[in-house]
Amino acid sequence: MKFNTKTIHGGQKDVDPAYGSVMPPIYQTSTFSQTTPGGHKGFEYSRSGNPTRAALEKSLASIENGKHGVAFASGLAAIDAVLKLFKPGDEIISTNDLYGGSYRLFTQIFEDFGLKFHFVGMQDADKIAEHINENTKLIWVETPTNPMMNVIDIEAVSQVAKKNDLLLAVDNTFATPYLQQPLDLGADIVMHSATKYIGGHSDLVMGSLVVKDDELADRLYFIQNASGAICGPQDSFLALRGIKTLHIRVQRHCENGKAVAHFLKNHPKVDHVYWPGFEDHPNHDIAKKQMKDYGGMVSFTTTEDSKEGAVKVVEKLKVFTLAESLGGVESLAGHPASMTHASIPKEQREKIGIKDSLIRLSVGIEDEEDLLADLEQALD
Ligand code: P1T
Repeated sequence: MKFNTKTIHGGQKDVDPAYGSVMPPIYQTSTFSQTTPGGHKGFEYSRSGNPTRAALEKSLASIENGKHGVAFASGLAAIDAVLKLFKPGDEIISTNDLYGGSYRLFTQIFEDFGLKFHFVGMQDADKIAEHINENTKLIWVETPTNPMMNVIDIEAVSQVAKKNDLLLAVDNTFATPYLQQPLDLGADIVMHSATKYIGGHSDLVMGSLVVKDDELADRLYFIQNASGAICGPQDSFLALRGIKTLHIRVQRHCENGKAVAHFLKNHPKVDHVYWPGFEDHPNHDIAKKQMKDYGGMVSFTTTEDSKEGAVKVVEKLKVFTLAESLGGVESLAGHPASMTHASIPKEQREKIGIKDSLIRLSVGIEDEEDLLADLEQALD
């Protein structure tokens, strides 16, 4: 099956053996009856497993070219489950520019439990090796990065991981499996904030992991059940519905993202535009190699170069909504320094380029003309 067909049919055969409904039923139940202890029809308690969630997990595995999908209550719950694979003293090498909540989870929760994190600019994969020692267990990659839109060569990092017997996990939230399939490029785990493009309609919070390896999957299912941060059947259904249009939504996100990026680049009040589709983006060649297109996320700074200036712009926008999150059909604008990345200390933020004047756009699938006109009036 090719990708577009998989978004609709992948893992969805016989989702309703009772009546043949085309969409899986929403099994809104906490538990399942047993004829004798252990005598059930495949499901016993909805934390351990639920048929609607199972249908979603099969779909997720299919669209990421993996074997096993594991769905969680949020993207951060999915990352939390990955980190629970490790023990105190283990070390993790992470992308230095990443979602502020991931950074907060690493440094303010898991460091207290004895994990050690190294934050590294991975645009040059050779930089990773300097941080590897006998305690290193995982390389955590986010690409494109949130919010600076750096792109990391997954295949090159996977060679470093394989050479040193390390796991490689890739946060594929910004790219989506339509644009980039990390498992095919050598990653062991692909993670999503399914809240974003996977769900696609800003109506749920969810996370997912997909792996190929059976043993790794067993451990992640164990953690999912033992820690309990699962997603409910209603949300599983919504995510499944979202996935069915992922390919066409992302195509339009990419078209509008490209139009917005070029408009901003040519605007006299805009200083710098961060979008990997530009030929002069420092990682353009990697993006061209590993992504089908360049996505709908665009960050920029204005020539005024101040927090006040950036705040004024996001407040003036009318079609773009000022809000956290991304990847929904509607366009959103955010101010990373005071919103999504406020949990990263200012000094650390500035080291990776997140200035107080940076604005991040999640370009939706509205009419291009309306989006450009909105940006024009706000910048004016
Ligand atoms: O919000 P949640 O579903 O828990 O996902 C966390 C997460 C993980 N990884 C990436 C790359 C993300 O962007 C996010 C969430 N990001 C936002 C809410 C945001 O506005 O950037």
